Amino acid sequence: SELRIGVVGAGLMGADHIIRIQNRINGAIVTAVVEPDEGRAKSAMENAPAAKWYPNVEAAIADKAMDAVLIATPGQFHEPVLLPALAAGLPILCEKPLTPDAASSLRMVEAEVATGKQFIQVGFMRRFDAGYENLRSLISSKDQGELLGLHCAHRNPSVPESYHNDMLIFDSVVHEIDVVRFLTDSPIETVEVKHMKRNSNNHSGFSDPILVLLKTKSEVLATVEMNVSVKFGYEVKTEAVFENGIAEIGRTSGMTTWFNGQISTQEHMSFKTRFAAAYDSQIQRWVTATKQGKIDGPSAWDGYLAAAAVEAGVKALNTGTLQNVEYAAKPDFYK
Ligand code: ISE
Repeated sequence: SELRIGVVGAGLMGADHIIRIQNRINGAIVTAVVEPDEGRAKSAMENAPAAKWYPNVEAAIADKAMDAVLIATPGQFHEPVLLPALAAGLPILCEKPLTPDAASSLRMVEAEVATGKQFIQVGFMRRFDAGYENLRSLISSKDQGELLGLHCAHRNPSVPESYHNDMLIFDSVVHEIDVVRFLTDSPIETVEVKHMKRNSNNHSGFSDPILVLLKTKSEVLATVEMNVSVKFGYEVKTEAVFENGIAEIGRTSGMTTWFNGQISTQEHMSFKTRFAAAYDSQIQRWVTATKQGKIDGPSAWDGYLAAAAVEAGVKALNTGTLQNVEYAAKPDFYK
């Protein structure tokens, strides 16, 4: 039978997930769209004829409208949806970040542990990207010797007016914070943030680009150029420096043309296309695992570990000083 999914948030990401579930995911159907803005909900529902609109998640839960929840609102709005969904015993795929800071993420971990079952998977979809999977295999194979460092470039053409300074870390760099631990299998120990010369393209709410330095317990240093105003397109590249060689993933695979004295290769403009296959793989594996009563990807504990490093990163951004990452003890519940 089809897994009945309620999508919470019908913005850019939620609308994209509705199309994905309806058109490309086997074994699932959207039966609820939870969104306070009825107009935005109804336009996203054009792709989901079986879906009913609800202004809040409590109404959808009371209506028993779904078997699982996909939370696609911005991170600062996740907690008030996670708690009622957990209380209702619903499996949850929560878009990153789990929540924007350590304390609130730890509250979600404690709420899940109290239920006695793992319900939460966090939407760190880069773990499902073929490039990162291949790079992780190369690192663990040690074919080029030990990994010494990573150079990450995370470039957005622009961000909405609602995007503010701390989101550079808790909404964007959070991807590198999780994927560096995924690649190295080592927690992030320190975070430092430097400002590059300010890009005059950006709106007044923040200053970018920034250079973030993440150091793992295993002494790997990752630099992250976080850039959200660079106009040309959307680019996420990672260069790995080993003892005996270099590897790079993420350079665009778009078509290259030679024409009229020019050579050009098409670039992505959005994470929706750059990581389309990773999103599809993540959601398909989540649906399949959910139907077996399991999760198949990063847990709430992974979400907390990222949030603890994010919190240090936000402090580093706002103070200009190197921050140590403090972690709570891992509950036995998360083997
Ligand atoms: C956005 O929320 C995402 O998750 C994208 O993957 C990231 O590139 C972007 O910077 C974030 O704002």
